Amino acid sequence: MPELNPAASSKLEAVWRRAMNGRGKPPKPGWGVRFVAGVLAAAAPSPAAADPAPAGAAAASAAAEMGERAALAAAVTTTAQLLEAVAAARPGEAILIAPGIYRTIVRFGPGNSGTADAPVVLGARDGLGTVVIDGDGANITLKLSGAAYVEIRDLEITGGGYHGVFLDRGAHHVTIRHNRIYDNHRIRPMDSHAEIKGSGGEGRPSDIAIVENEIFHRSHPPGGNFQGIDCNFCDRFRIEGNHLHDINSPTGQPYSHYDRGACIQMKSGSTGTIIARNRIARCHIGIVYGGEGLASPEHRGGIVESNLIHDSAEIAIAIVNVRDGQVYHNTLFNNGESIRIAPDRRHPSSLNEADVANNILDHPLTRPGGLSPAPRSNYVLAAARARAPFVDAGRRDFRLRPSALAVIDRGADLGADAARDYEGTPRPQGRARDIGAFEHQPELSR
Ligand SMILES: [Ca+2]
Repeated sequence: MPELNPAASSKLEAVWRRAMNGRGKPPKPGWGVRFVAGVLAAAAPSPAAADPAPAGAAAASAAAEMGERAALAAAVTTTAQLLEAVAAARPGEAILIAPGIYRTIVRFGPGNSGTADAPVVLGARDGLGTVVIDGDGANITLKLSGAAYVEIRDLEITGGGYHGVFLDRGAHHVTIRHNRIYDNHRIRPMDSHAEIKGSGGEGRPSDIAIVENEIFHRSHPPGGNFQGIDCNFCDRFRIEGNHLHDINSPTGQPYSHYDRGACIQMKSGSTGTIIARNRIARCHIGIVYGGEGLASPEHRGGIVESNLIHDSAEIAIAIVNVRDGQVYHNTLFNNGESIRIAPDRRHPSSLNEADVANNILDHPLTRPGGLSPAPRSNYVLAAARARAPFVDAGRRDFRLRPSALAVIDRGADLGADAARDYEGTPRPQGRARDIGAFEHQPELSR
């Protein structure tokens, strides 16, 4: 599996840690660092009512370390300071946002980008749940147009009209990490919406990491063109460790069938997407690999692996006009359909070439005859005993019971592909790979 520029990622971590430890650049003249306790307490929003996001323990401990040293970090406490800081951002800067609700749009472009050695980081000083960026009905809340080497972290991003985060004009090496992104669909009529949208018509976004975010709807927009993450003409996106949920209930079909409430859709000639270790719950469609977009094939290369996809109303995974694809080690439970192999009717010559292996499926594949090579080493849950292999299917805990002998050590050897399970455990444990997203560790169950 290709790695997404780990060197750049470690540089991002270094910039952030340096800022959080108070050894960053001093604030610019005029910037306030007046972290008044009473104001902070009043401004901190309550946690979203939805399912818990990934743990923010690291951010919380970082905040605890701040103390008086906060004055040495570039920090903002007002919307005006935030806009000034973003506009003036230079490579190597970390912009720390004090708790509060900021009603504004945020824009990054070539003029306020980072570099491979010195990225720009924008994030909540006190961690996830303390800072809201509210687009207040503007088309896009956070726009990264031609931006590069920028990391956005620990923010609540909401209130936009069409999109929460938008990447275009060749944006590259952008990381969207550990944010909560929801309800950026205020425009009516709502004919296009994605919480995170990539658009490559004027320069393909590439090498974008979307990791450890919670992406969801608290309310559903009307219509039938809305998604969690949607991309046209995008290269090498890594979508990993996110919790996407409750993007569902379409009321129409203005464009493609697959636009309707997809949690992730990567289409229109996109290439090399990695979709791994996400939990995708209660969407209309979990993942659309390919789609009915603007090109053929709609997706080339990439991998969909080790995801948990459950309670999708229509389909867990749709494979639509894909070449050289891989769908490995996903666990699917209580979806309307498991994996649908869908013809792209606009392109009669289109094919679906994807290796579908080592998945736990809740139903047999739909139209498997349209797929090459033939699917292999998948396990279809029997309806009457669908919960049997799992620790607690009722609580959607899909780790394997020691008694799940139909799937433990029954997976095909996939070489170096999908080398870690949902929790990061190396595959295989025991004699061979396990089917599904979790690798059972025999020594832990004794
Ligand atoms: Ca095993």
